[in-house]
Amino acid sequence: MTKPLLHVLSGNAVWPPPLWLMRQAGRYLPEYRAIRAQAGDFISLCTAPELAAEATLQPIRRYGFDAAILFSDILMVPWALGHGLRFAEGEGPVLPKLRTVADVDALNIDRMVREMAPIIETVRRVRVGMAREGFDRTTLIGFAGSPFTVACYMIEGGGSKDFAATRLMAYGEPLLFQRLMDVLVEATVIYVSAQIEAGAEVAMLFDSWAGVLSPSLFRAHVIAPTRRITAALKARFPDVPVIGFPRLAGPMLAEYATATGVDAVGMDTSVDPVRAAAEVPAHVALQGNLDPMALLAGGAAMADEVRNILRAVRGRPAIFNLGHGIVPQTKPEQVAELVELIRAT
Ligand code: 1CP
Repeated sequence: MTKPLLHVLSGNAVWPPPLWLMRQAGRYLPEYRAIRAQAGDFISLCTAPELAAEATLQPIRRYGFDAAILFSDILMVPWALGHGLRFAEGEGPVLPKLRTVADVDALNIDRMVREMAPIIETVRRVRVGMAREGFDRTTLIGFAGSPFTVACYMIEGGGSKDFAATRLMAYGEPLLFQRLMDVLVEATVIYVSAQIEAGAEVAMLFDSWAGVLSPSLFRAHVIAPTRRITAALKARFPDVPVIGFPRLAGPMLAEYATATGVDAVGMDTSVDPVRAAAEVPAHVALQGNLDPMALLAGGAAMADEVRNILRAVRGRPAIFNLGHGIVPQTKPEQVAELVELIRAT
């Protein structure tokens, strides 16, 4: 049996579409909150293979999703490169602000390879756990942040509304910015390759802040590095599909889908799936894009949105997902309701 998600990613339409949810492991699940408390802080959880593997498997046990996604974070790459990272309780990530060539040259890929070892061990344990628990139809997704989005957090020192310092550096100090992007492209290829060698069956690249860029910078710092990473991964692992998620790319989505070589594109909440189905080449699968707030609202409002998405993607390779991560206020029963709705289609 070909797993449904892999069947879609090799260009086939499957009905109902395979289903998983961004941030399907996380604080909305009481069993996640329990192991999060056991680990102490978030980075300790990401670097404890036994607990991180457990967090990865928890939502599969509950909902039988078609994909498990490695429990880790996009910011573990700057952390492993030695840039520094902490999660301030209730505030989100805090990193040093990268500003100089010396800051870029201090990033250490050998160090990353050492530090990422527990995350790679998590991948191995997830595959063992999936076999042990009989999750035969579930596909394991490995992931990384895309270089641009990771650079955003490194330059701003955390989250931001508009990533102004990052955009200013891209325009004002293009050589410095490109030097950082080159390190992140190399690091991403090494990191994702290690995940694939350990058992990840699909690679996903999260470019959560792609939408803050002008079209020319989007081509230079979203499309070009994604194409480099995808080409490098395909040269080594021709059968491993790549999903790209250029969040808020707007009118650049179709160009991204065409030019990067990805096998699927994630549609964020703002994308009209009818338009994406018309504009994205038919061999590229569409993934998405229920608003996490529609899931939280539930009932008829959610059902209407689900119906619209399903109608738009019917007949082409598609994966049902949210348009962004599930919010912690979501009740586990609401996720069960969504799963029922899709599976009953
Ligand atoms: O308190 C906690 O328990 C930590 C909350 C949490 C979780 C559960 C964070 C902090 N990261 C994660 C896991 C995570 N992050 C996964 C794993 C598996 C899954 O999806 O189930 C993945 C794929 C990510 C990816 C991630 N991290 C992205 C890209 C996707 C997106 O949401 O846009 C981004 C931007 C991050 C950064 C991040 N990690 C965590 C926080 C609070 C943030 C900052 C978000 C922001 O800037 O507002």
